[in-house]
Amino acid sequence: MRRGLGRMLGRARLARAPCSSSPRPAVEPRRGAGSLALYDATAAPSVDLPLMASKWLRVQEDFITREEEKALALYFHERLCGQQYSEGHWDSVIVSYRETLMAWEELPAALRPAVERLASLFEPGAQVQRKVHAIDLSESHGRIDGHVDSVKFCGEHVIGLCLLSPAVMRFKRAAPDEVHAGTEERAGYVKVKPQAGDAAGAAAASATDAPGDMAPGAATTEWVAAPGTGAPGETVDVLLRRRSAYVMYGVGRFGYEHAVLGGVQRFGPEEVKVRRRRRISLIVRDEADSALAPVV
Ligand SMILES: O=C(O)CCC(=O)C(=O)O
Repeated sequence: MRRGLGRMLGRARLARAPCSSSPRPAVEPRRGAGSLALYDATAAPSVDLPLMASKWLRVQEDFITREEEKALALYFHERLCGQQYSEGHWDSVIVSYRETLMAWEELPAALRPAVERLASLFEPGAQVQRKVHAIDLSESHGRIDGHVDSVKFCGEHVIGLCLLSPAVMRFKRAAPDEVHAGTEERAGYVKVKPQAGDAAGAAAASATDAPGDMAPGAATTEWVAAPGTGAPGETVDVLLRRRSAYVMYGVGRFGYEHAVLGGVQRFGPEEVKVRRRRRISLIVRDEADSALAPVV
């Protein structure tokens, strides 16, 4: 993410909080009529939703069993229950959360298979970081606002596993100047050299205050969305059910902001009610590409 999650930027506030004995699993929204499937993992790709029509965003439902969910939720509930929910810094993208980062090897042996199975979702050749980042969002007002993950902390993939509550994840196509510098092509933008008089030329001219009738060769280059990647500002909502795993890859990771919404949302054409309760997510990533990491 651009501004980063708390602990990943060393911002976690640790304070003692009382532990209750159970993580209080949420009630699942009823699986509704067919229209919900429009955004499901199993849905046929739609040309109107280019993000879903590719390997850039995949959702796999029932990735873990109920027993695995219960055991993972209980483990992270106990691990996190000594922390208070952090309200987040004023410029933070994450609100009312607690988090922990740990090596897979530190997990109790019985929990490791579920987390290690996430590794099967990486594209071949990925350098998987053998760490799991757990994020616990409070029911009352926990949420993650739109962001693109920092290129300092992860490579081509962001892979998540969803525990305890369904959530609506909102993807918004980032404009070329909003993506991390150096990732424009990975974000699905191609460079064009605008000709005087065409639409891209006019856009480039107004963006740079250059005269509209640019001389050949003097035109500035412009990033435009590659076919099938969606126009800047386009949003796509995805329903993440409990026990589902999702993969953001390539354009889905570099070229779209993602957010985890809080409260009650109306999802899909039938406006199915999705109440975001307390939610724990487990995130795994691959190694950051050092060539992309900004110099600080
Ligand atoms: O909790 C989630 O599933 C999303 C986490 C997230 O936004 C991130 O790791 O960048």
